[in-house]
Amino acid sequence: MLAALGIAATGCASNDFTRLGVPEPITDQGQRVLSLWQGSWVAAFAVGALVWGLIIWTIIFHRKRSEQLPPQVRYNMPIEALYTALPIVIISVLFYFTARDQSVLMDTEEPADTNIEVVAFQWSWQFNYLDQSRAEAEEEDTQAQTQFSVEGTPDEPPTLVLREGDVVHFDLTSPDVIHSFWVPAFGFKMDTIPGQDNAFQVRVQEGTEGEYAGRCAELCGVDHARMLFTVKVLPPDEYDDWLSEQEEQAAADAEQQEVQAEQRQEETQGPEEEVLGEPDTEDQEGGNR
Ligand SMILES: [Cu+2]
Repeated sequence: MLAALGIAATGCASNDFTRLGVPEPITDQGQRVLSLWQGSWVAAFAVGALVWGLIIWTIIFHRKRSEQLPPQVRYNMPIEALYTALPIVIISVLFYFTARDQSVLMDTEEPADTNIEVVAFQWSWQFNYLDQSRAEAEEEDTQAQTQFSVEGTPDEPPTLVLREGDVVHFDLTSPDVIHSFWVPAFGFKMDTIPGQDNAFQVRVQEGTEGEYAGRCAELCGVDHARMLFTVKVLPPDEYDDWLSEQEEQAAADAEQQEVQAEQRQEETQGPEEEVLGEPDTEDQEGGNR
């Protein structure tokens, strides 16, 4: 039975039953999380089967046979040692695999195809597509520039668009309280903490075109439940179309802002040549909210 379970849980077929409640992963990292989850369940079932077996064996073969009291002992060294050693072995094995997978999941060394800054705020999301990750920018002593942004509201949740096969680097940030960026299909979530740079990477698998749910997983206030977003995975050609559309839009917006700023300057620069403070504070901090 165990062998059958092992094969079912780790074998090639992936269905709702063998995934034990985990959504079908769409990233390499999510696949790893799923394997860890399944492995832990196989181990748990194995321990469970052994314990149930021993209980049933005791119930059946060690029933009360006479009125005579069985030998009374204060302790049984081998059994006590086993009680101590076995849990340590179980925990060590679980710890080893968890630590191994965690170090892979938290690795952000691989060069990313896309860099996205996730800004979680009360109560929606802004996705800033950056020209480089914050870590790369820091190394080069510059600031990561936002190429374009997708911003949502509680009434109109935003869509995070990704390309099949891409390595995507996420920089997480929040201007107000702690939120948590969760895409169940990544098998992963990470908090967005004001003042702390959190980052992680995924590789989106091939053949995952489609739409997936995303949400905030940290109670962050009254409209927490409305912090939803959609993850849309596009094949490369469709993604590239979308990308150039966004870039054109961003360029047009920037141009318009420049024209407006010029107009404002002309209006305010009357005959007295007033010296004004920063006319536009919106774009400080590289487009962060
Ligand atoms: Cu939130």
